[in-house]
Amino acid sequence: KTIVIATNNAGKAKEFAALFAKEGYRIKTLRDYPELEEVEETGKTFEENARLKAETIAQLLQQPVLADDSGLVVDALNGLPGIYSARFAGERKSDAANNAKLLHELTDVPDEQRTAHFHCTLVFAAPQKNSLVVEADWSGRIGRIPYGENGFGYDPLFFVPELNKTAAEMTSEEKNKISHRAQAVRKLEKEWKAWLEG
Ligand code: ITT
Ligand code: NA
Repeated sequence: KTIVIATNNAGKAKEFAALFAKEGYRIKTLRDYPELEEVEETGKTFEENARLKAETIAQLLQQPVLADDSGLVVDALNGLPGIYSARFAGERKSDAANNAKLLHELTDVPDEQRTAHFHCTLVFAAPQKNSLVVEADWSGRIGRIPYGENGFGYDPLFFVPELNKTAAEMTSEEKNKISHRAQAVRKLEKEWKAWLEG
């Protein structure tokens, strides 16, 4: 059993592989389809971008495809980086560059105003079907120094008070129990059988 996920992000791919392995599925990603051109994320919302990725690739492959559009929503920055999370410091910049820009933008913001959440929208698309959409959030605070080596993206700056550590200090098992992506996958699993068969 295989699920195709329209992502080029290795950090996401690793998490999906673990999350779906529990359900007995292997995953394929866009790395397995080097002939496909990159889908431009021209949407204005997470859902629009997730739809663009899932529906474009499902049409091209003529099979069901899942896509994830996600990002970090920082209250003191009026929701930025949001849908621009992957390209906050510029196109094709590193996670380190994005994290440095985030810290810089928040330099003068006091601790109690550094609230944020990760958001994840998942779209499951299939030829001749209306897409299935689920979403979830994960609340935390933006730190002042990166901590931890695990995860990807903004994880070293995303402090989770309940566990008293950053997402990058969590094991993948810990993060995959509570993250925005894990919560969204759980919602998807409740709905996808009926959707695929309907
Ligand atoms: P694909 O579109 O190919 O899936 P992408 O990285 O471009 O990969 P997005 O457009 O959805 O994906 O941007 C998501 C960005 O949000 C990602 O690059 C990270 O910077 C951030 N992000 C999302 N989930 C995260 C997580 O669990 N931990 C840390 N950062 C995360
Ligand atoms: Na992207």
